[in-house]
Amino acid sequence: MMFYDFALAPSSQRVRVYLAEKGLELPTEQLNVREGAQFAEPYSTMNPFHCVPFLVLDDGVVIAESVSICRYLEELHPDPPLFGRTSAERAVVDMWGRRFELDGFLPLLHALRNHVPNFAGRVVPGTRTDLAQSEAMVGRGKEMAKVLFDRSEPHMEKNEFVAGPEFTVADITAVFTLRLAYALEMDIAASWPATHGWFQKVTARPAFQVR
Ligand SMILES: N[C@@H](CCC(=O)N[C@@H](CS)C(=O)NCC(=O)O)C(=O)O
Repeated sequence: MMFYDFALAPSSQRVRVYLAEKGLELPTEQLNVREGAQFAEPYSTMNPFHCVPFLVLDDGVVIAESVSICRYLEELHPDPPLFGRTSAERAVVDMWGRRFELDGFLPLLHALRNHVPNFAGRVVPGTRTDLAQSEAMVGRGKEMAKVLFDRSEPHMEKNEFVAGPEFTVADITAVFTLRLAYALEMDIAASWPATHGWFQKVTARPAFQVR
């Protein structure tokens, strides 16, 4: 098994936080996606979506997508459970993970990639295109995330973690969503204090000190 990683890539960091929470280590190779290593062979053929992270199993099966990698590892190493124990818990963890991923992480990711000059010419992850950066996507992405944060704040006031009383993979997804929001200078502390408090608490965990 080989884990293809880039230390500075948030999507890879999501998996590394999961590994740290589980106490797992994987053989790892660094691909510098800032320098285009994902477009060179053999990596381009391994993952034609040209992104990290991805995991190559001993039989050659390739698993990309940060949460899919974690889900695979969870089946091999169920303890401590980070995807829930019962059917209902697993569904609730999945629900909150999808809410943060789809309604927060993705709009904010596109806001960031349409905003930061370094992403000019590569607004869609894993591509080199001539799509121009769009300032409209920056504002719309933040507006969409605001809808999510307005909806989730009352839940965060009542719950210790995103999916309830225990830390789960949904917290990892939500932390990386919030990191995008802070990077885009959304005033989380003022507008969503319970969410801000949860973020401070969760990111103090040792697993989040991984870089
Ligand atoms: N949805 C994917 C996103 C992967 C992704 O966007 N990876 C970025 C780094 S954070 C990447 O490799 N980008 C390379 C590029 O844009 O060329 C996941 O969660 O794994």
